[in-house]
Amino acid sequence: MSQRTLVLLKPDAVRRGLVGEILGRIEKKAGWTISALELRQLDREVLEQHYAEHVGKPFYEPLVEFMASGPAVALVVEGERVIEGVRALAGPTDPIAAAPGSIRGDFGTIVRENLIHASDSAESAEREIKIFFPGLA
Ligand code: RTP
Ligand code: MG
Repeated sequence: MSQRTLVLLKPDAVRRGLVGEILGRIEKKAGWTISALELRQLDREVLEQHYAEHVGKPFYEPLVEFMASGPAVALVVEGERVIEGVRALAGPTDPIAAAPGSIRGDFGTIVRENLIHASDSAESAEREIKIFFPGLA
């Protein structure tokens, strides 16, 4: 089933020069298409909407601060089972628990600075795409 998902390459990925590497892994998957892409500085307002489910958790404030610490890359990816698929490429939230071969497993060590966000369901994807690309149909 063709789906779409919202992906963020977090500020650590941009700072460390890993954008090309990570985009390449996504781009090479059969039948997936990048349909929107933008480098941008995320502000608090956008991050509060995006991370609404985490408000009040101990990691929320440091997470927002980190996500606003430099430019990020926001993109929409479309294709077959892309929601589950990008999360599989990313690996689990904690990079130390993520297998080598996954993005977080290959490049991450810190839970917060885990390089990539990807929508976790079709509902989240539609909600998040509206936040980052309100002009997209
Ligand atoms: P994401 O939403 O970024 O794709 O990551 P996720 O689903 O794997 O993780 P989630 O539980 O939604 O948490 C969102 C982001 O918050 C940071 N985090 N820090 N204990 C901690 O310090 C902690 N826990 C989560 C990570 O950046 C995580 O991706
Ligand atoms: Mg999440």
